[in-house]
Amino acid sequence: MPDSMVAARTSDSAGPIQQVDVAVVGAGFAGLYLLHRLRKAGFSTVALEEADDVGGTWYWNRYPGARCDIQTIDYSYTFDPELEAAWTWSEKYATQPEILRYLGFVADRYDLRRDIRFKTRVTKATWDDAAERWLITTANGPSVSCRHYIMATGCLSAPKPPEIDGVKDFKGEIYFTGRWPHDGVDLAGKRVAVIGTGSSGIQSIPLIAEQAAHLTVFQRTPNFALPAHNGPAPADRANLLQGDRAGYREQARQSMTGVPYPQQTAVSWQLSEAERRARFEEAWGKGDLVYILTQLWADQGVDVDGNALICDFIREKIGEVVKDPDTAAALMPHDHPFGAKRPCLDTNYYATYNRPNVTLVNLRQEPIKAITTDSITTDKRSVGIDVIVFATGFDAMTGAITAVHPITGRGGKSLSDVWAHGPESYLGLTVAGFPNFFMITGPGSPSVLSNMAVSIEQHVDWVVDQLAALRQAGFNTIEATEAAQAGWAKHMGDCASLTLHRLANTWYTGANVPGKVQGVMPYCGGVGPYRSICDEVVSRGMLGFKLSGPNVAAQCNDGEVVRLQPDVRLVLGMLAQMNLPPLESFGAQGARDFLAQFNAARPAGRPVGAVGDGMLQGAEGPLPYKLYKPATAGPHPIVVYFHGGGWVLGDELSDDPFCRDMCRRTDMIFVSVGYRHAPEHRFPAAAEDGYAATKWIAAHATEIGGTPGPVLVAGWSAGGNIAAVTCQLARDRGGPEIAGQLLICPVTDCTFDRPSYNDNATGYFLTRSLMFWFWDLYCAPADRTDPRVSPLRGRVEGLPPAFIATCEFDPLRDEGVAYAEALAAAGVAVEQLKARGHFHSSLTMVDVVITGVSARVQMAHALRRFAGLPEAQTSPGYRIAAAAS
Ligand code: NA7
Repeated sequence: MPDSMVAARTSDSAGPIQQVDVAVVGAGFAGLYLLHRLRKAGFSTVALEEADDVGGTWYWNRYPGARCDIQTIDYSYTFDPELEAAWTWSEKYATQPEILRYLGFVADRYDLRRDIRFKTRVTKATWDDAAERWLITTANGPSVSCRHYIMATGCLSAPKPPEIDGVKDFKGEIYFTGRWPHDGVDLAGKRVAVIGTGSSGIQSIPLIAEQAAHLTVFQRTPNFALPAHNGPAPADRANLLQGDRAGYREQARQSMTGVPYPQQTAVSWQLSEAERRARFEEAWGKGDLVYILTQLWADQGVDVDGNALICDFIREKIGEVVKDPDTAAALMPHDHPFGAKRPCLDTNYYATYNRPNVTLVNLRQEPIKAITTDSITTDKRSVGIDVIVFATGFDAMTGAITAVHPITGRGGKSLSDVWAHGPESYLGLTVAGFPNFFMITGPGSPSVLSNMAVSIEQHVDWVVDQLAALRQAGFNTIEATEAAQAGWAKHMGDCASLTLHRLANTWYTGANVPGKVQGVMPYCGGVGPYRSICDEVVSRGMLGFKLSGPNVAAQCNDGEVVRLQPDVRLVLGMLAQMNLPPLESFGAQGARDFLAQFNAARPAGRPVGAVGDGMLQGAEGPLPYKLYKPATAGPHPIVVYFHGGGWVLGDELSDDPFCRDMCRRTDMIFVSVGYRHAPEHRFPAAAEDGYAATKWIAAHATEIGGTPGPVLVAGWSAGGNIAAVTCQLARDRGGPEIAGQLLICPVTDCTFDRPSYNDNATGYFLTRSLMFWFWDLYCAPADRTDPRVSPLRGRVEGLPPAFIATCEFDPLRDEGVAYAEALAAAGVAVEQLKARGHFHSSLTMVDVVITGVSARVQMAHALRRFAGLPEAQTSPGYRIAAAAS
């Protein structure tokens, strides 16, 4: 280290202090790129690295068979086209030695080693409020004083202790895959035990089996693994990259996983069994985790039933390879959805169990009781062992930060204490109370759910760009606000509820470490959306950050960056990109045609028992209806349903996926009514049709397969208006008897001055001006206070019990809430659901707005309760909704 860098001493410090602008911990993928970028941006910098060379994860994990499991052409730096041209990977999935060589090559090419202090363990990092700097203490060499402190310690760098009694008594050799000796290990002729069947175990087991006299694998949880089919980089991917390198890389940056695959749109129930099998076989043949995790069907990662289809296929494959049926059965995962836990890529993993020198011990049936001097004992046997290989994983994500060294922020608060209830962060990048502190791919960022190379570059670029901008503006400190951090936690939870990760015991959730607080740690909203959020933080004036500097006014633009549900954000983003003219500018017929086109592009509704058509008697003539029957034996209670569309648009089929979904969830018949529309039929045509249709359906209940007696009514938007009005008319006109009403984002009143009409006037698809247009087409101003269109102005006593759902970002929100409050005040039993982060269409956009599921579960419960049916709910999709809610 140049003497000039040891610039100062402080009075309370025992030795010299190295002064830099930015200190980095770690010289792996992230640390190296940080050094490069920081240096180019003109910051003085140092990286502190415990190892004696660069490489990070790839320095430590040298176990036999260690390879990356993202295709190497994707798992590379992309910041410099010349670097890309200068390096060619030899295989589809590079081995650990090759990746390590690559990182060494990068370090040399950009002359990074001169700013790295190797063999330097950081022992402590403390924020000095007065100096507005971090003081970093190291086990050897001078301490470091820096303005900014960046942890580039990876996600899987703190190995987890084995937590098995007697390890200390064992007299043979012990190795951890995450700390494999550099000179290799000679296993020839030895009796080897491998404990753990995650990626490290699954990659190493086939090679260990080739060397050992005997290998015993101790498996607690079987994992899904698929063949890597390693070899040269597949021509199709390589050609794509060569054909348009910049485009390929950009697509990766905008993708969900950091690998340029498109979003899959076909849902599993749209495909035949043969089509699903063909897709699976193709994916199996590719040997590509990201492909099989994302490209089979759209519901594979969000719905247990869509996911179970893949689990069945993979178990079938395991059964085909492994000859001994008991061993095959023990290797088949049944306790978690595919992808909920990190699946593995293997080379001959399952076939290894056909070798005579390999034994699988199923710890679920015979847990390890103890490790003795020379054996491992389970409930059923004692196995003589010379070598134990622990492939037992890591204290993932948080361990890679808190277990590295104590970090003390503002007011003497330690990061471990702040994270005692789970990692809190803003954007996964920084933590409130820890000024000028950043994490690269920390908990709360896409990190391990993404191609790390892409995520690392995005994080590093964002951090260095912001540090440069702060310096330019004269700010010394940057710190996340509590409000921004709390908002991020909410958004993280919303994203996680979309996935199946919480249904698995996995290191993604901390479940692998006894006593660790559990919760999904990586950001599940996708790489592209995450990037756009980080960019939005900047474009909105460093939203959620406090900035201060000696000669500039402090700045704090506080707030939550994402308040929408993640899938709603995507839908609205797509609509905004389409830059459509206002719907009302199409005219009534044009708007109807547009809606039909729009609906044709959505996922098909799920199968129900039967779907039928018919005609019923409306107020002034016959009306069409669509009937959705459950698959179970009838008769079933009937729900009369009124579609949305502002009394102008839609028909009995336009809410088809919603009717199917609710039919399945409630196990009740849904009859969707094709009531008359404005402007051809103005007020009170729709209202009177709604009432007449309900009357007709109640009178013909048995005929259409329903339970005779009271019916229920439900509707969305203008349909919710018709349902509410129908209940008032039925009360006043002597029936039919209505057992309950479900009103989803209903129109209830003709005034436009409630706050939600202004707060959500534009930007959420249903606009204030579209509502004006609907009202104008349907109802003359003089009629608008009539309770048949403004039920809030009617008498609300004596109405059937109600479930009223409103959405936060809907112009109609407040009038729905007002109706619920009016009903409650009048003694009507009312349940309210205020759907946070949702827009007007959220709850009916089935299989598009997945976060609407828990609302539909609650709505279905309410309908069943109104109908006097038991709570028990067995319909498909329910389990995940329940898990997600
Ligand atoms: P993982 O994926 O966490 O796997 C660890 C394995 O060790 C897993 O099968 C564990 O079973 C098992 N394990 C952990 N503790 C024990 C004890 N006490 N007894 C028996 N078995 C145990 O770590 P890896 O190193 O394989 O992979 C980490 C990531 O690196 C990987 O996902 C890739 O992203 C790269 P469990 O499932 O907890 O029952």
